[in-house]
Amino acid sequence: MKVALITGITGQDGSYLAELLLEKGYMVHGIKRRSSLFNTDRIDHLYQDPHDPNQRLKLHYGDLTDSMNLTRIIQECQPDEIYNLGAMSHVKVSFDCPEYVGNVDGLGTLRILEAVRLLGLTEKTRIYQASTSELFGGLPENKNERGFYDENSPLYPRSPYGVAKIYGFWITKNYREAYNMYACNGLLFNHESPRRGETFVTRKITRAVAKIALGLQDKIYLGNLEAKRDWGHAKDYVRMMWMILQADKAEDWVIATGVTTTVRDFVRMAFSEVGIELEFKGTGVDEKGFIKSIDKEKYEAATGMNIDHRTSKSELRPTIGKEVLSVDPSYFRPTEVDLLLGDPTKAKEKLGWVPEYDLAGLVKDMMQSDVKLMKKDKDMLAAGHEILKQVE
Ligand code: NDP
Ligand code: GDR
Repeated sequence: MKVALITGITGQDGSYLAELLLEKGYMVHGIKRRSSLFNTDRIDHLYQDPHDPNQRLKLHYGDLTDSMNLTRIIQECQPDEIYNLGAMSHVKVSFDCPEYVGNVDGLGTLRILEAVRLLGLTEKTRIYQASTSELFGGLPENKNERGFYDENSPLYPRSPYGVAKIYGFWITKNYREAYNMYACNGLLFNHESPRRGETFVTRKITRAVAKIALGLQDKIYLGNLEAKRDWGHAKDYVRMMWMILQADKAEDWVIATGVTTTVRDFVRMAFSEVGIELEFKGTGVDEKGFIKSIDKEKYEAATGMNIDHRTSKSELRPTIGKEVLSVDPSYFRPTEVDLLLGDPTKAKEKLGWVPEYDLAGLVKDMMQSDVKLMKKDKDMLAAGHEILKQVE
């Protein structure tokens, strides 16, 4: 049985990857952080009783800032594959805790590589490093002649997160060259899902749109609506992580959809899933979004609510002309990555990667999931329970 170790198993990607590897018959070890509350929501459905002799998922307490702990876990597991997905992964937050991000996202990668080397596992263990499109920094002059970022594009990170990840990128490359290790960087562009953290822009939007449609929230505040991202589905991207480690040769790979979309258009698409069309007025910090029209049939099918029979809370229901979006400059970043667009040709041609989701499919998946979740919140409220009011 192949053995894998996943750092960041409690995160979005870690949870999908654990599912995939279990399906493929792996023994999966994961590192989780000790926290004062349970932090395993995303993998609770995979939990296996530690007393079960056939247990194939085992969690270890650990942290990427702790070399001894990482070395001990790797020694215990003797993994064939390590997926280093653990990171403080929020770009905006990285401006608030730059030193911590350098330690976890940068040095954390070194700690994994060095543990494998010191334990004499360089022949046995293959390593996947979660690199990122943030390394390209969105500078127009660094795109290739076709207008995309690819494996040969120059790197120019624009945040403490990006700078920490560039260390992780280069140290992975360096260990591959210096010690002949099978260590690869996946330069993954943004990938989202119903399990995406609530403060990343896509999930923030789909949660808020679901709440607005159900009358649980009035409006959403966002930052830069002009930013463009190449958004794919996390399920497609974790499959790629596995494929990268099965390739004959250790290399670095760009994984992307090849399509870029503004945050504003993502908002439009999310509202449209519940039958609401928006119109935007103003520019920059004065920009606002208003409800232009409501497709009654679509709205009712998506939300299960009848638009004609309003309760006393009807003022919270979507109505034409209502302002549902404002720009809040506090979400702007000191330095922004304006546009990301990746060229996945190498991965498609050499590894045969075929993504299942396009952007429309991704938005649908996220919206359906969040409407379902928010309906539960609505029921809780109706039953007199408290719910979390607002998430940044
Ligand atoms: P998440 O933020 O959802 O998950 C991050 C994981 O890292 C969580 O399990 C978190 O634990 C864990 N973690 C955080 N700090 C530490 C630490 N000090 N020690 C050990 N573990 C830690 O990220 P994603 O799943 O979205 O991303 C996975 C990886 O891929 C990250 O490295 C990210 O930077 C990178 N990436 C992501 C992209 C995306 O669009 N999603 C694109 C390109 C790269 P806890 O649950 O306790 O917080
Ligand atoms: P990003 O993702 O920074 O690309 O990093 P995020 O969803 O946070 O931002 C995408 C773009 O949307 C703009 N934006 C907002 N962002 C947030 N979070 N909240 C807002 O209210 C908001 N309004 C506008 C941002 O300015 C930005 O331009 C993600 C992470 O998963 C990284 O770990 C990963 O490496 C990269 O994707 C690829």
